[in-house]
Amino acid sequence: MKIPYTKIALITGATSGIGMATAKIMAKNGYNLIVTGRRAEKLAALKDKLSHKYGVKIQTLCFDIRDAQAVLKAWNSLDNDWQKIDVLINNAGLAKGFASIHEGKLEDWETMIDTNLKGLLYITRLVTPKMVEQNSGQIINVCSTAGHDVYPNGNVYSATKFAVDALTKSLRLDLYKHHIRVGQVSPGHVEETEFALVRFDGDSEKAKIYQDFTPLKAKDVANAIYFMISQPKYVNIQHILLMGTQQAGSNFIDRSGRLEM
Ligand code: NDP
Ligand code: 8X3
Repeated sequence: MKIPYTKIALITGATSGIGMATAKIMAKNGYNLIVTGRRAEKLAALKDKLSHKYGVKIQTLCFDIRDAQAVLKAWNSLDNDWQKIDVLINNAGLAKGFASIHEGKLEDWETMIDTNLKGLLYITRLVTPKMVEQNSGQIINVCSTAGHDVYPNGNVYSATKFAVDALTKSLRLDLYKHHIRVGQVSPGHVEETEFALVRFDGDSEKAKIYQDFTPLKAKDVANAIYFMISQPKYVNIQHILLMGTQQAGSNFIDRSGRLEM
């Protein structure tokens, strides 16, 4: 599909939560989008909604980011014009399990490492050569407070997010000479996402972790991401660390009740 020139953003993990909220704000601001995830029906609904509401062009790519061949196949399915990405938002990610290191499941650890770390690398490796060729572009990684501080039972999830932090810093060093902007957002707890439900394997009782305090909402993180993107080209915001007012770190949450809005 030939597209009239306007900026293109590729957002991984746009079927829910932070990725979906970011897709909405980007479309509202005129970006054509490539949205990815494993749930085709959610991608199709998002495409339908945003293209009608904002008149932007949207491509959906349905693949499992843990599968390097599937990522490559999806990338190769894009026309050359669509591969000229202006903004890559590495958002797809998850926590699986909440167990002490001596009780953790290998399968959960592998899922987190393969998604949060290797998946991010697979897509970044495909997108960055064209950015280097164009001598422009921007990459935003979705890290976490867990990428800067650890908490009991957070072990492997934290390790993957510490790795994301290291990669953000490394990408910056590798790419600044090519005028590619690199940064990350590190949110604390965020509701209106599927994060807790996924972490606790769909157990909706265990996933009720936001009842006694008010965390961030997905759109708060999307706003921070858009703030980074909407700066003049000579400005690189490398990191935004954000939490709800009642959270002061991974291990410090005022659970005395939700704040009235
Ligand atoms: P959600 O579960 O709502 O969204 C996660 C997204 O990642 C979904 O779109 C999901 O799509 C996608 N995804 C997960 N696994 C895969 C996979 N194997 N292949 C392709 N896509 C995948 O959670 P959030 O919005 O909260 O999470 C987004 C990011 O924010 C993650 O990196 C998370 O670690 C981070 N984060 C979340 C916080 C929170 O408290 N919610 C706080 C700090 C950081 P699908 O299922 O369709 O494949
Ligand atoms: C998600 C926030 O504290 O559950 O990255 O790890 S936390």
